[in-house]
Amino acid sequence: MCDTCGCNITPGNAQLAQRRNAQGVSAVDVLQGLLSENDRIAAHNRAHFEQHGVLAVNLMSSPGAGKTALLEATIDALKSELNIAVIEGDLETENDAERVRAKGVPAIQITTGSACHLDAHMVHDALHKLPLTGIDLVFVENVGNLVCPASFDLGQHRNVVLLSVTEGDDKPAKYPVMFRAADLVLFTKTDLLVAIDDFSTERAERSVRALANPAPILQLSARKGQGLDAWLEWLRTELKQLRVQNSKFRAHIPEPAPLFRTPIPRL
Ligand SMILES: Nc1nc2c(ncn2[C@@H]2O[C@H](COP(=O)(O)OP(=O)(O)OP(=O)(O)O)[C@@H](O)[C@H]2O)c(=O)[nH]1
Ligand SMILES: [Mg+2]
Ligand SMILES: [Zn+2]
Ligand SMILES: [Zn+2]
Ligand SMILES: [Zn+2]
Repeated sequence: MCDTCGCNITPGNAQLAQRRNAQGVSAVDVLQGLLSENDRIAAHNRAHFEQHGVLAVNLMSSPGAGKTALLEATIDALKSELNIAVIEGDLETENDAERVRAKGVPAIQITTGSACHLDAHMVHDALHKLPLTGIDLVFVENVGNLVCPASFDLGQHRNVVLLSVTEGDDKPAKYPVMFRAADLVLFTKTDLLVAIDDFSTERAERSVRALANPAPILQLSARKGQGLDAWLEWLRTELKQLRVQNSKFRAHIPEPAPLFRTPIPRL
């Protein structure tokens, strides 16, 4: 739970959030200001990525669903074909960035402290530390959390949401905002399906479709390499489409103007 996405507003405290101070500002105004400032910075991030022809992919899931393991397997598979960089988000530790660097690709770790999600400002700081020239794909591994990360545009082109088979096939129904935001859903750790007899991929898929999300759903095991080909093909297709679109709409995409912060109402 955090102060910045509205996840701490409940029916019990909503009146407090709407109460205005002497300057006429309420907690809801502050939240809206933060989120619209976030969207402005996200658009700036997207312009950075597009200026360099980079596809940016935001990986979201609950803690431990296999985001970093998928990145490791993806880097192994694509290293000789595409240049990859990674922005890692965690509350604490550089562990995931170190795992990625061990695969020979640049990784910037954002340690969020108490924040349970990444926001566009953190990603902006990180992307300016990356050598974007010559990069094809930037993965952003979000903080493991099925709630708040879905509310923050980071400037990515695509959201990929992982659901591991150990979590239960009812999770899309329980976390609808996250699974509605997915452009691709991955059922991960499928090598464990033999032991987890109550995860039904059909039920999990129905649960995504019940949210009216038509996104493709792939099943894979980063550990065993099963199902990786379809994921790699999805990435190649998305990158190709981004580059075709860029060349169609803008012959030359300029570097975005420097970012200035706009004032946000205060309580
Ligand atoms: N059996 C199996 N285990 C996996 C697979 N992918 C990941 N794991 C294991 O699941 C655990 C968590 O994997 P990570 O890749 O660290 O998960 P994560 O989503 O990056 O975790 P956080 O960054 O902490 O949210 C590790 O013990 C992995 O070895 C898989 O395909 N099969
Ligand atoms: Mg990780
Ligand atoms: Zn939140
Ligand atoms: Zn949060
Ligand atoms: Zn910038």
